[in-house]
Amino acid sequence: MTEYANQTQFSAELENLHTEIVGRSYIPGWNRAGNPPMWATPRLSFEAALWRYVEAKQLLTQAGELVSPELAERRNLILQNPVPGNRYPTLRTQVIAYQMIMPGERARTHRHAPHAGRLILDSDPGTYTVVDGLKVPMRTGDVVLTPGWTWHGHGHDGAEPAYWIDFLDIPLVQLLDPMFFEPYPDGFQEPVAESRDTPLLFPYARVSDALDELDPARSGPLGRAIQLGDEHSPIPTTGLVMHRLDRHTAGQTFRTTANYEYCVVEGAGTSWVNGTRFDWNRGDVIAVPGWSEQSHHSESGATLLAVSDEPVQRFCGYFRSSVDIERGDGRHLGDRPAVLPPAGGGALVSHPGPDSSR
Ligand code: GTQ
Repeated sequence: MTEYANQTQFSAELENLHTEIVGRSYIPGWNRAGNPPMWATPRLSFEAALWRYVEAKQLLTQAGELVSPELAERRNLILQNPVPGNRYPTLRTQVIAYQMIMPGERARTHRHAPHAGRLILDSDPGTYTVVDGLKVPMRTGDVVLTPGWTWHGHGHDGAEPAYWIDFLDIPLVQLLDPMFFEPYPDGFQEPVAESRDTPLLFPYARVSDALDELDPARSGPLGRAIQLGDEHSPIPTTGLVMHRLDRHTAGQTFRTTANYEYCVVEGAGTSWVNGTRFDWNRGDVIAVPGWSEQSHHSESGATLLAVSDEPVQRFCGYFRSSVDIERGDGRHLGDRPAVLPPAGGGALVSHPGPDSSR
């Protein structure tokens, strides 16, 4: 037999073998051209994007007349990443939404496996969340946590519509599959206690005072930074860091593997993400996918809440940061932010935990 005939015979045999392999739910690992399982550096599968609070507020105000939380679970606008083909998330592991509640309304109680929290944008006295029976009054700039599988509903006894930004790890739970959701049997869980001294709440006054006390010389690429809560966060998937860009901050360019949504608590500024410019104002949300080149600037000063999946990436040992790699100028830019401990001794009033009987 000639060499050519041999090869032809082998390739015919190999093709038959491939057919048999594929038919038995295998992929021949040596034949995956065009579909490699790994790549050299992170691919950008979501886009950097900006959502404007003034626009969302106007749309929610219009919806206020037409959509009641009695009918819908929540009156919210989900920030859907504009990348073609995306059906839901803001970034890979997180979803962000603007939510509005009208005076006199109640958004019914439910619980779900995903962890959640909210940043209050505008609320006059009278807005509150009830978490496992604890009524937590919410004020502008506050960050309120609703850990996975805690009952939570929202209410408003004030005079003006209230607005906030929700952040949830729903896309991560969808990826891993342990999704549970349950409506409260009686619609709205009546509070049995009321407190603002709870690990579920980071009052803005407390966060802002802590930022003021930090040494500006130890600023990171987004100015002074304080992490909301310690390593025992009741929403352990979600990184929450409040950043204060002092006036005339021109932040260094950096990148990390984490996915970040920056929520503008105060002030205005500009971010550059992979060469695209985003000018932002109070209440806006800037989504920055992992491994994007980013820098943040403010002439007038600003405060940003960074919501991220950094804790998940650190836990898994995947987290990388150019700030750590490139430090060496003596400014310790790679230092972790200072920690603002949870209030109320860190203990949750009641946390029934997931029902493992199902
Ligand atoms: O307020 O409980 O944007 O359960 C999405 C799911 C808000 C909430 C959202 C939720 C909530």
